[in-house]
Amino acid sequence: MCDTCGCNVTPGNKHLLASGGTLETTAEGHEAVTVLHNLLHENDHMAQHNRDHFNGHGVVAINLMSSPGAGKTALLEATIQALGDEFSLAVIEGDLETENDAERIRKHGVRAIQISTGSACHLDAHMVHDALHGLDLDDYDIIFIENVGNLVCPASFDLGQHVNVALLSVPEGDDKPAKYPVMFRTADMVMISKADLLPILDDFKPERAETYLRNLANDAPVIHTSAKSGAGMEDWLEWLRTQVAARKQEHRQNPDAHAHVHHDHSHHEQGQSPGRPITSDS
Ligand SMILES: Nc1nc2c(ncn2[C@@H]2O[C@H](COP(=O)(O)OP(=O)(O)OP(=O)(O)O)[C@@H](O)[C@H]2O)c(=O)[nH]1
Ligand SMILES: [Mg+2]
Repeated sequence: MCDTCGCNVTPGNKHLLASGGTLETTAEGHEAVTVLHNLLHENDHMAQHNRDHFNGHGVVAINLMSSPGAGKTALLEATIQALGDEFSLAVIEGDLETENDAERIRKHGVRAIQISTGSACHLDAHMVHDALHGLDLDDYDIIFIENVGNLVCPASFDLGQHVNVALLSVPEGDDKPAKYPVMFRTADMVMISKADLLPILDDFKPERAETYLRNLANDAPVIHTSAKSGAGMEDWLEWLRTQVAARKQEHRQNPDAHAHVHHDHSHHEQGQSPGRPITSDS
């Protein structure tokens, strides 16, 4: 996680600086955040709150992370098409600017909430919490969270998700798990995306990428997919089915799990929370 660029301070959490954090200006004139433990502690607290809500509705929350352009939105589009009516899903989209990805999802008839992070290079739990105001979790089986394209910072912020999926696209090179260990260590599933390009970019060796991953002591499954050709999509869907079934079973066994959540508000489709103009939905 970067601790000098100020990326820890997001539109969702900057109010916390007023209660303990400070910003200082360096000799170069950059603002450096000097007290961040408060923010991270608050982030973890809010992430657990989000997770309690997901659990309370038996919904699985999946955090998609990758470098910019690795194919997260294309994967979601292909997933929506392949799943058909099997599951009901919604997408929370994180981007610095634009509603482009949310609009791509909405074209498929799926609800998408865009979070514009401004200068922040990652989503945090406060932003996701705000986005949850736009979703009635009773309506969904899966909530996908497409994180900001970035192989560094998103890995350090718990959002309340159940699982992390890290995409590694073939054009990026097979050494990324070695170079970005925090991201790949935190992955519950690694997807080698744009697999249709393997015959062309043949210096990408999937087995080498997997060796780097195993060197991080991560035994997560690795699947190869192409959103373009559809190759490998069935492996991905099968993994999704397993995640949904596990969450539903947990919910059946523990239906009152969310009774412990203290509500100062409800999470259903009520539009924006006041003073937080960071989300929008269809
Ligand atoms: N060949 C090939 N191209 C793909 C595939 N998936 C996505 N792309 C292309 O890769 C580019 C980026 O795809 P996106 O889905 O926008 O990637 P992203 O990870 O959502 O990008 P950001 O949200 O900007 O980080 C687009 O031009 C896609 O058409 C694939 O499976 N094969
Ligand atoms: Mg995208």
